[in-house]
Amino acid sequence: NESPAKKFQRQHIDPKLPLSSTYCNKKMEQQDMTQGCKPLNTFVHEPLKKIQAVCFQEKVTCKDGKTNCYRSTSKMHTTDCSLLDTSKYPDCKYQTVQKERYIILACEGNPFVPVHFDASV
Ligand code: DGP
Ligand code: DGP
Ligand code: DGP
Repeated sequence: NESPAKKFQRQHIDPKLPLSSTYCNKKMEQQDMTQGCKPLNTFVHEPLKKIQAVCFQEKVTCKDGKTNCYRSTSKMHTTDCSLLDTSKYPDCKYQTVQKERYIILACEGNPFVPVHFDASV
């Protein structure tokens, strides 16, 4: 069974920068997020270690009020994948938008690692 840490890696980490506007259509499928057409998902294009290090950066409150969220101290390369209104299930179609943003992650466990993507700012 997939651990929360591995699930986070599958859903949110891709060290390579996208080269095309159809990135999200392909990547959301490859990473197994199109069973229900996940409506919004962010990929972070940075090395695993750099993303894991965010758990030891600036502590912030999560959107759900929990206190285990952390904001990166540097901007990171990200891609927002948002489901298009015109997408017809099960054929999930996404808009691909690259951004450089600070990321906010929820971290848990020992080792203390990312388990949830909360937001980017
Ligand atoms: P908006 O882009 O304004 O619809 O805001 C969407 C919210 O969802 C925003 O607070 C950021 C958050 N968000 C972005 N990417 C992800 C993700 O991959 N997972 C989750 N759970 N929330 C995300
Ligand atoms: P999920 O991806 O929903 O299966 O959750 C994975 C882990 O992330 C689980 O331990 C619960 C945690 N998690 C999920 N959503 C949130 C959230 O909005 N805030 C916080 N702090 N943790 C969350
Ligand atoms: P994350 O994006 O890291 O919060 O993990 C996604 C988890 O939340 C996973 O268990 C699936 C579920 N999920 C699917 N779609 C959405 C969504 O649009 N928003 C949120 N917050 N969670 C979603």
